[in-house]
Amino acid sequence: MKFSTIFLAAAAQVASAHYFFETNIVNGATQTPGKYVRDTTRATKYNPIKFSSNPAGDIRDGSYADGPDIRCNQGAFSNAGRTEVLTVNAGSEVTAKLAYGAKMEHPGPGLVYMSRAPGDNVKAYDGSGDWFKIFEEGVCRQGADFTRDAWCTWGRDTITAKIPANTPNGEYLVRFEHIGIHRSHVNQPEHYTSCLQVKVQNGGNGSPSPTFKLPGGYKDSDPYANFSVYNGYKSFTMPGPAVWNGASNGGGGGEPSNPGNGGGCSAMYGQCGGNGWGGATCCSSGSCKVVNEWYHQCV
Ligand SMILES: [Cu+2]
Repeated sequence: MKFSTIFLAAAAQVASAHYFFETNIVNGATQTPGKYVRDTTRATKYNPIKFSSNPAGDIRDGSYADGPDIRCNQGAFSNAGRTEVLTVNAGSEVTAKLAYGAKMEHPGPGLVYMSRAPGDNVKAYDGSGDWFKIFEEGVCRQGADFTRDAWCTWGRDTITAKIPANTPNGEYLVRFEHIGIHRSHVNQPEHYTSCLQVKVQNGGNGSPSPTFKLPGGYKDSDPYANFSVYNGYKSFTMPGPAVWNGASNGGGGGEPSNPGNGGGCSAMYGQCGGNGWGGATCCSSGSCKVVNEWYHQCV
């Protein structure tokens, strides 16, 4: 029977790989789901968001990467009022975590964006304003399997980003995203996203840029949506704008951030991990090697 074949294929895919960011971690403690991370109203919460140009049978729960659900996932705004606002110091880290003990086992980038709420009232903000990127991670292990563990996020259940020290005080959405690109070769990237509600304090006077809007900032014609992870390593162009360099004037004088693979990662011979390390865990060139428990270095 045709219908049951489709159903079984979908179930098998779920078992192998889908996931969603359900919660966040504060001082090492996993929070109650939905406390600070907006819950969604999706029929199947772990399903990805795809472009409306994809075959209708591949669209999940009526969510589109070129529609408003790409901001914080389906129905998330309807839960904004009952979601608490986490107070965070600029310069500190925020972490989102997957539900069900799932792991990010699709190849593809991890991305974190922020958008300031009008009137600094994030509980009333739908995410329709400007978004800037604070973190991205792509390939961490270039010599590994490019369809799997070459990607920084492979096998992990969290994405962590530092709120830039120069971020102005105020209320923001922090949008965590993993994009599975295992089907980008047929123009079907899978977007997994959720938003954390934060109030930034002890911040600076930066002017976050460049920015983009959602929907609109991701297009099915973008390089990431037409990329093949098969037949070996190749350079990957990150979706979205460059990571904000933390400057107050939109970039002049700062280190230009790399718009492609490696932006936000540590430079050659820089630190890329170790206990107590709060910086990037990926390398813009070379690869991250464990020197000792406290020091991992890009070599
Ligand atoms: Cu999937």
